[in-house]
Amino acid sequence: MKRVENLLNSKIIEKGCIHISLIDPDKCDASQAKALAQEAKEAGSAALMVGGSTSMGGDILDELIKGLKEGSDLPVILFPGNLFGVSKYADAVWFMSVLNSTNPFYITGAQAVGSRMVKAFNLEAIPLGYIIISPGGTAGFISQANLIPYEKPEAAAIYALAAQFMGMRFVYLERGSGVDAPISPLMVKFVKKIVNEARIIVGGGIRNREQAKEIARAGADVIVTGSVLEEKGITGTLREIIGGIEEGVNERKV
Ligand code: 1GP
Repeated sequence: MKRVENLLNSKIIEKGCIHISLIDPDKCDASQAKALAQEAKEAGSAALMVGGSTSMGGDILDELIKGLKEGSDLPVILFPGNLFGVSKYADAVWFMSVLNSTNPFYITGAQAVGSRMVKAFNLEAIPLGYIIISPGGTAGFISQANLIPYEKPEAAAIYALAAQFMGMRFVYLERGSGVDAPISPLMVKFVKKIVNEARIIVGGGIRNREQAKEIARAGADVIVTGSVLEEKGITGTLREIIGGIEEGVNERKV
C-alpha cells in the first residue's frame, strides 16, 4: 500500500521538485477547506498536509479533512504533532520520528502508542526522519529538540544520512513554522550531496518566490509552505512560490 508515496515520487521525478500546502487545523476551519483545496490544486500543489505542533484532533480534524476532500482529489497526508493528529479521512500519514529530539517519546514513544490507530484507520504510513534546525519554532520547543545550528549543514547531513540508513524514505529539514527565514540553500545542497536515496523535504519560513527558487535550485525534492498561505491568502501567493520552484529546478541544469 504505497499509493500516495508512489504518487509523490512520480511527481518528483516528473517535476524535479514539488510543492505541498500545509494546513493547520488550528488556523483553518472546515468551511474554508473546500475552497482552499480547490485553489491549492489549481495553483499546482501536489498534495495537502494537515497538522501542527499544537493542533487539535477529533471532529475538528475530521471535518477539515472532509472539506479538503470535497474540494480536490489531492492526497491528504497527516502531519501529526501529537497523538491526536490522526484521522481516518486522510489518505496517508507521515510516520515521523524527531531524530534530534532529546526525549524518546518524540523519537519512538508516540509512534509506538499511535501505530495501532494508524493501522485501524487503514492509513498509508510513510516513514519520515524529521530534523529540526534552529530556531525550530513551536515544533522544536514541543518536541524538545537539540536544534541543529543554522550554519552547520554537516550536522543536518549526518542526521539525514542516518535516517536513510534506518530505512526512512523521506527526510524533513524543518526550521519551524512561521520563522523569519528558511534554512540556507547551502544546507540543502550539503544534505543532497550526502543523502542519495531519501527524498529531501524543506519547510519553515518560506514566504516568497526567491526563497522557494533557491531551495529548489539547491536540490530539495519537496517544498512545504503553510504560514504564508495564512498570511497572504492562497491564490497569488501559491502561484508565485510554485513558479519559483520551477525556475529553481530549471536553473539546476545550467
Ligand atoms: C511547518 O515546515 C512547515 O512545519 C511550514 O512552515 O508555516 O513557515 O510555511 P511555514
